[in-house]
Amino acid sequence: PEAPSARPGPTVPVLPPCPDLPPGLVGRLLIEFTSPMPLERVQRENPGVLLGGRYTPPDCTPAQTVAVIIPFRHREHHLRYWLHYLHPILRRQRLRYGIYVINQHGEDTFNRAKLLNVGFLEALKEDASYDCFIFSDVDLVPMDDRNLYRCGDQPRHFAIAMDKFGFRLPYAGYFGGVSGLSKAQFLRINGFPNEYWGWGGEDDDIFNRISLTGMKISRPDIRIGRYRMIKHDRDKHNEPNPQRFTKIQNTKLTMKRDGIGSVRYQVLEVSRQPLFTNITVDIGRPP
Ligand code: UDH
Ligand code: NGS
Repeated sequence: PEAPSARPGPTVPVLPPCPDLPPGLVGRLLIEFTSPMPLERVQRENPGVLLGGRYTPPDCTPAQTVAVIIPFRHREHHLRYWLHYLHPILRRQRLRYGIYVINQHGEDTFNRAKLLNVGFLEALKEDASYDCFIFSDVDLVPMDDRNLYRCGDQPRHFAIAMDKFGFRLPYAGYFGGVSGLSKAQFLRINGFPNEYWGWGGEDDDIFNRISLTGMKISRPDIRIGRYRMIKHDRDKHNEPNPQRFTKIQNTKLTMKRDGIGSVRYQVLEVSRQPLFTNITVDIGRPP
């Protein structure tokens, strides 16, 4: 047998760290949802995105690895716009990222926060290096690429100026739409509640968890945190949850037992699509 060669292997280029302020951002963006958006077009326009919706900047090493988690059921039309707008934005932001669509199986009552918990765990199973988690509704597109999808020393609220609220926060404690927590911040609040079935209140519960653990919400400038929401009617099987008002009064008690430490579900399928990873999951139904 040949003696091991002393020759070094091919040298792996060491890329410099990505700059704090990514060069090449464009600022305010024109966002509209009128022209049809075939998935083939979105794929064609995003050749740098790898299978499963993964991306790594070619020219620098990012400080974080970001998992974008989308709660989902029957919104394929919204997802195509979301992918069309977000992939180029996240690329310009020089993020290393992966897109995870967490698809609730069946027609039982929708549960947004439980799907987000599933996304956290399943993304980490795929890649243990994720250290920042951005939770985004499928119908929200940022209007400014200076709204950087990354984590900081406090939990971040991104969707602070939505068109449907007149580009303002609807109330001071609003934490809905798009938010981001580092892995450590997420674990510190025991993740998100699993017991909000149907519409409303789960985002307020998350806000309570953050406040109760002594953290503060960080937000972008109001001129930068602008969003367009794709207009839609109320979904089937996501009726307003009549228990939500009492539940948000009890976060302090419930957050210890209900959260990432107690989430039960069954993954039915993981499918790596060209622009996202689709995870279909059985999360059960309300008791
Ligand atoms: N979602 C789905 N499928 C559903 C329900 C919710 O994918 O069937 C996801 C999706 O990512 C959505 C998010 O959960 O963006 C939040 O749900 P939502 O969009 O229903 O919440 P929102 O507050 O709308 O935007 C509530 C109904 C408003 C009806 C207004 C009629 N003019
Ligand atoms: C609050 C809900 C939140 C919701 C927010 C905005 O009242 O979950 O309105 O709703 N909290 C409760 O119901 C306790 S929106 O105008 O987007 O439909 O996110």
